[in-house]
Amino acid sequence: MTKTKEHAVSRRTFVKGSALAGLGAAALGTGTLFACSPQGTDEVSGGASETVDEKVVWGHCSVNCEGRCALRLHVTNDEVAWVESDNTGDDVYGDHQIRACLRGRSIRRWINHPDRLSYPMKRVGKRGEGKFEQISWDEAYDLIADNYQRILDEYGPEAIWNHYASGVNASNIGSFLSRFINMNGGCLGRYGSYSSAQISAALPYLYGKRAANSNSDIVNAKLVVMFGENSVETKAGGAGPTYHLEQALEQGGAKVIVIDPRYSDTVATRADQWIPIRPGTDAALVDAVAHTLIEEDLVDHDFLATYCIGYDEDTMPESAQGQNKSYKAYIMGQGVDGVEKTPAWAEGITGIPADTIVELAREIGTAKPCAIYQGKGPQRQSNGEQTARAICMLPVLTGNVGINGGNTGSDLDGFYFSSFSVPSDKNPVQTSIATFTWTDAIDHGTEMTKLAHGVRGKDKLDVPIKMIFNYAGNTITNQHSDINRTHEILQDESKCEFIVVWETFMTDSAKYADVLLPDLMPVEQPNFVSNDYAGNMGFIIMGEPVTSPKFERRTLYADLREIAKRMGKEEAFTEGRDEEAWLQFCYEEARKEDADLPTYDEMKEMGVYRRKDPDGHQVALKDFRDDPVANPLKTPSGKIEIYSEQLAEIAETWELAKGDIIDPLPVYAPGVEGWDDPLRETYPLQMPGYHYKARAHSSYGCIDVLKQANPQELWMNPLDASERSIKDGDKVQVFNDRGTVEIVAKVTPRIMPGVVSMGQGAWHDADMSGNKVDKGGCINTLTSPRPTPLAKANPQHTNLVEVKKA
Ligand SMILES: Nc1nc2c(c(=O)[nH]1)N[C@H]1C(S)=C(S)[C@@H](COP(=O)(O)OP(=O)(O)OC[C@H]3O[C@@H](n4cnc5c(=O)[nH]c(N)nc54)[C@H](O)[C@@H]3O)O[C@H]1N2
Ligand SMILES: Nc1nc2c(c(=O)[nH]1)N[C@H]1C(S)=C(S)[C@@H](COP(=O)(O)OP(=O)(O)OC[C@H]3O[C@@H](n4cnc5c(=O)[nH]c(N)nc54)[C@H](O)[C@@H]3O)O[C@H]1N2
Ligand SMILES: [Mo]
Repeated sequence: MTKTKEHAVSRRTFVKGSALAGLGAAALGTGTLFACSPQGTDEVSGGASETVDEKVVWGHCSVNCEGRCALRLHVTNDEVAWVESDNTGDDVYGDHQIRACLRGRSIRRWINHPDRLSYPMKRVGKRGEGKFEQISWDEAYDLIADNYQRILDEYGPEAIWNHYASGVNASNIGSFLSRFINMNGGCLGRYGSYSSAQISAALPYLYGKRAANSNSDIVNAKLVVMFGENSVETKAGGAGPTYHLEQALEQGGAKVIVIDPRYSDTVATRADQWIPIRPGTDAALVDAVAHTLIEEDLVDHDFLATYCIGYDEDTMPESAQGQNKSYKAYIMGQGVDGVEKTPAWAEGITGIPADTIVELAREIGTAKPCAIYQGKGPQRQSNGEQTARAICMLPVLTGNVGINGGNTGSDLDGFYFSSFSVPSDKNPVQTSIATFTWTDAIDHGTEMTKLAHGVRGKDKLDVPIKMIFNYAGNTITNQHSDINRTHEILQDESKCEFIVVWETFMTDSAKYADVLLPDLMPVEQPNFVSNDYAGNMGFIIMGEPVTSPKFERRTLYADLREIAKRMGKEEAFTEGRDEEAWLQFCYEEARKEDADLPTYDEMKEMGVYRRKDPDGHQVALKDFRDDPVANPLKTPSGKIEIYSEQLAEIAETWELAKGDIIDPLPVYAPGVEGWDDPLRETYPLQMPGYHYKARAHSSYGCIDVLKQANPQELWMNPLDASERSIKDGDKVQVFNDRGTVEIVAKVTPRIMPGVVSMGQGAWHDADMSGNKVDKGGCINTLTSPRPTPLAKANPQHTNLVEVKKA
């Protein structure tokens, strides 16, 4: 892999040979001096010809965009000189290159960024102030070991929190942290994610699990209907769903309809029709489509009778018979609410003309097969679980479940063939809380109960969270709802007593660390994508450290080893292995299960290994569809439960806050802070966010070229703008009771009236001891911290705001 190339003398070589060399490698190592070199040459004029070593090293972009793309990093004299992406494979569909998008391709700017953290530090100002002092590694490790042991002794392991963090999601380096924590008695568990907790919580009641056809199977569809699915922007990497969608549409020719409040990039590039919808009202649209399907006899009666319970009175479970509680009764106006879910009814809620709804229903009812997908946008709403289940009703009603070219209505999935990870052992602590509720567990943990707050494993929490380990995540503030609220909670150091953060930048979350450790990026250590998917092709990427460690940056593993040593557990933690040995060990374990995998050495040489789905395409619930008796679902009845007795019981027994709705049927639930909330008199505009191509969440958020190409803006319809005398490009303030964001307005018909939106993940930038006005455009200054009813998860797309000229 190492090749030698003739070069003009590089500036690096020049500097090395000059008096400056005395500064040592660490001081020179940032590479920012050389950051603009396209080919790694950075010639000094008149330079003599000299031989330099250029290596090409495999690596990958590890952030959580669901892309996981391969990179080939060209390294000269221990500096990344330039970066290209995958150039292997036949580049035919199914064996195609895992090419990176502009984010991955700008990784050199990220690695070499002048603001990168380089030294261990301890906080000297208040939390959130960003004042830190450099300390020695020994002092950092001592501080962590002492505080960790003290908190364990005083409060027990349930007071420890391993924070949700997805910054190195593609590599499972973070498993070392779980291993370390589990070895020390474990921590308060967490369930659900920020990504798709509502879908994950809701779909098992309907289908026994969450499952979808691989999106490559769209090649077999006649019609594709996508609710808030924006994969063109959110899964842009070369092997990702965008590419599969593109190929499937090109080869299959299906019509595509996208339902989204925004004219997203997916609408712009892939859709035949855009149906703008009021945020949080998808279930009402589904209801009215169902009404037309029933009225015009476009439902699949055989499918409903054979595979489902709860559609009509004939298949109602005993406990609910004879009470007009069936789905059909609900839709046709004989249900408990007595409202007929006509297209005219839905027009008033969704903002979609009744005629368009009828047309949509006819198309869905007659296209065979029809693939219906949801993105994760609609479920990230205050009524998200009901919406997630409701969308699935359209494939259920039309019998499009379990067949090629159809889908369950769930979000995009793909083919996985193998998985390997560092053994982290089991968390000995049985108690867990929903991921999103961690601030409550700090603030008033002992008030949190099973029935009111979703505590699992115990009726109530015995101790609040007292210590946070946060490895590669920005969900302490930037990515979690209501930053100003979290700030207040974390200010009180008697509540959460100690916070350790591993970062590469001084992010907003990092400012809350008590000890802040400068990490090496995955490409700077033995790295791998252990298993990833895209449509019907899975892949593994195996990489090597691109350069030696710069400044005082170290790996997570090296840090944990030192902390374990101080706690008398080094040997138990390492089992005598270093990072590379662990990687090899894990890979060999996976090979025992899958003999077709290349050897470890071959894998390192190849960099990328692909495998096509031997079944062609994954078809969710195919076994059940083929033989429902032999292959029942994991629901109590073994069938698709349109009416769920389990949810009926939860609705009866859980203590729900006012406005929270859990229903045995997938009914439309307005949600709190939705379009019809009385709060709209004060804050009239709905503000969902979206995942933006400029960044993966907040990752890459500091890269100048990406920021210039994709500015942070507030999308606003011309009607709303003119009412407020706002012009395109004006600086505006977006505000509600939770905070104020200053941002530039983009006045555009790409967003429907009554709705404004900004990309999530911009870097929060406010004077937290002053007016707290966020000049960075971070949507979480404004988002709601109120958990959704069933999953107790993030409703981060449900927010009411007002906008005025700044
Ligand atoms: N570039 C980039 N890619 C990413 C990420 C990133 O940050 N940047 N993040 C990755 C991660 S971790 C995840 S979980 C996924 C997230 O993927 P998604 O959750 O699917 O992405 P979102 O952009 O939040 O939502 C998708 C679309 O839903 C729309 N939407 C919002 N509310 C509603 C609604 O009520 N109804 C309907 N019909 N549409 C609605 C939004 O306008 C948006 O266009 O993306 C992944 N990919
Ligand atoms: N309002 C709103 N909020 C949201 C969402 C939304 O749609 N709307 N989406 C939610 C979703 S789906 C998700 S998944 C979360 C994601 O939230 P996070 O998991 O916090 O994702 P990032 O913002 O990418 O933060 C990753 C952090 O890891 C750091 N990092 C990157 N590489 C390394 C490394 O090698 N080592 C270390 N130590 N650190 C590294 C980055 O600097 C960054 O600060 O956000 C959620 N927040
Ligand atoms: Mo996510």
